[in-house]
Amino acid sequence: MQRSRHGRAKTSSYTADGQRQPGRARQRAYLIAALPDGDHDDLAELHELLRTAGVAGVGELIQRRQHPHPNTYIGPGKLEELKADLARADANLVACDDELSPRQERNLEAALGVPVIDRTAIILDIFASHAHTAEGKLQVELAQLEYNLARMRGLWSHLERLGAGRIDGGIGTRGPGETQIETDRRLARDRISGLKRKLVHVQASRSVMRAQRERAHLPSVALAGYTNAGKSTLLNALTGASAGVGDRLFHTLDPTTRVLRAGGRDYLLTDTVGFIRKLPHQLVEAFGATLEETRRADMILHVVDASVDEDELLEMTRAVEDVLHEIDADEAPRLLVLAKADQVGAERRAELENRHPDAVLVSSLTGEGLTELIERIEDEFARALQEVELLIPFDEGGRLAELHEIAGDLERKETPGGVHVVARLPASVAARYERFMLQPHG
Ligand SMILES: Nc1nc2c(ncn2[C@@H]2O[C@H](COP(=O)(O)OP(=O)(O)OP(=O)(O)O)[C@@H](O)[C@H]2O)c(=O)[nH]1
Ligand SMILES: [Mg+2]
Repeated sequence: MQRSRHGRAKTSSYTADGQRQPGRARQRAYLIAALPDGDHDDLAELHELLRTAGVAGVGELIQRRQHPHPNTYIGPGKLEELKADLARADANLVACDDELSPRQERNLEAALGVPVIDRTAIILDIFASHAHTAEGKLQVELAQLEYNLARMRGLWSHLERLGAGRIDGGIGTRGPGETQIETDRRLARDRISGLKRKLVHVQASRSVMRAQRERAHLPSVALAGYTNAGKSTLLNALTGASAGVGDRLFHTLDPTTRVLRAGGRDYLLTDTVGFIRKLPHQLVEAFGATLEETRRADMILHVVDASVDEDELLEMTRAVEDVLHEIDADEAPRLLVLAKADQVGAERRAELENRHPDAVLVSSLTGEGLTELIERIEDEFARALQEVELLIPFDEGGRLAELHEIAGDLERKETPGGVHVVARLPASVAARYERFMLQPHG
C-alpha cells in the first residue's frame, strides 16, 4: 500500500463518543479488527486514517473470526490478551476498523478501561476538521448527529429498562434517566431538522449556479475515486486550476468545477469528495447534495492510484464502484484513470496494461498520458454527438451564440433566410433545436 509518512496532520483527540477535544494530550491508539480467515485486509488504512486525524498507532491486534462478537466485537479470550497488550504499549485509546454497535463499544470500554472509537467516528472526525465551507460544515455536523443519535439510543437503553423496572407504572415511572434520554433525543432531532433546513437554504444557491451551467449545456465530467488517489492534482494538471492537494485522506470535501478546453469545445470538470472502503452511510446521506455533482455528470473519470499492487487497486476500485452505485451514478459512461504513473515500475506497467486495457495511465506530475486522457474524453462525447443542419433566422441571434458555446467551432454560412449552420450536438441539445432543423444527420 502506498503510504507516505511525511506531513503530520494536526493533533486532535477524542472522547468516547468520538467528539474531538483539541489541546488534550496526544492519543496513542491500539488498532483492532475482527476478520474472517482468508481476508487479506490489513490495518494500514486505519493507521493512515488515524495519522490524518493526528493520532499515533502504537500496536494492532487482528482476530480471525467469521463474524465479530455481538457483545464485545472480539472474543472474550482475545479481550484479555488485548488488555495486557494495551498496558504494554502504553495505549490510551482503542481504534476499531469497523463500525461498532453501541453495545459493543460500551462493553469494550468497560472491559478495557480506555476510550474506544470506531472507524466511522474517525472518518467523521476527519471530515469535521477538513470542512471549510458552510455547506461542508453543515453536512458533516448532520452526519455526526445522526451517528450520535444512534449511539444515544444504545447508550440510554439500559437506563430506560432500569427506569421502567424500578417503579411499575403510575406517577414517578418516568425517572430522571428516562426524562433525560427523551430530552437529549428531542434536542438532537430538533438540531437535525434545523440543520436540514439550513442545508436546503445553502444548497439553493449552489443549484442556481448549477442551473446556469446546465443552461449553457456544457458537457460535464466528474472526477471520482478513492481518497488520496490524485483527483485534485489531476484537475489542476488538466485545467491549470489550483485546487487544494494534500497527502492526507479526505483533503477535498467541497466540489470544485473548472473549464477544460479541448478540441475547440469546453467541458466542465468537477473534482469532489473522495470515497473509502466502508464509507459511513451517514456521510453518504448527509453529502447528498455534494454527491449530486457526480450523479449528474455526463461522464465519470474514475481515478485510482496505480502505485499500489493489483489486489489493493481492485479493492479500491470496487469500493468506489459500490458508492457510485449507492448514489445512483451508474448511468454515465466511466473511464478508469490509473494515476501516479511516475510511481509505477516497468513490470507493473505491463501488468496494468494487460489487466486494464481500457484504462488510461497518467501522471499529473510528469504530464504523461494527459493528452491521451483528453482525447478519450473528446471521443466519448463525440460518440454521443449528432450532426445537425440548422437554419437560424437572423432575429434569433442569441441561438447562434448559444450554439457556439455548446458546439465550439461551427460550420456557418449566411443565406437570405438566415444563418445556415452545421453543428455536432449532444442528442438532448439537438432535440431543442428541432424547429430550426433542415435535415437530421445520422
Ligand atoms: N508521484 C505522484 N504523486 C501524485 C500524483 N498525483 C497526486 N499525487 C500526490 O498524491 C497525494 C494526493 O493527491 P490529491 O490530488 O490531493 O488526491 P485526491 O484524490 O484529491 O485526495 P482527497 O481529496 O483527499 O480525496 C498528494 O500528495 C499528491 O501530491 C502523481 O501523478 N504522481
Ligand atoms: Mg482532493
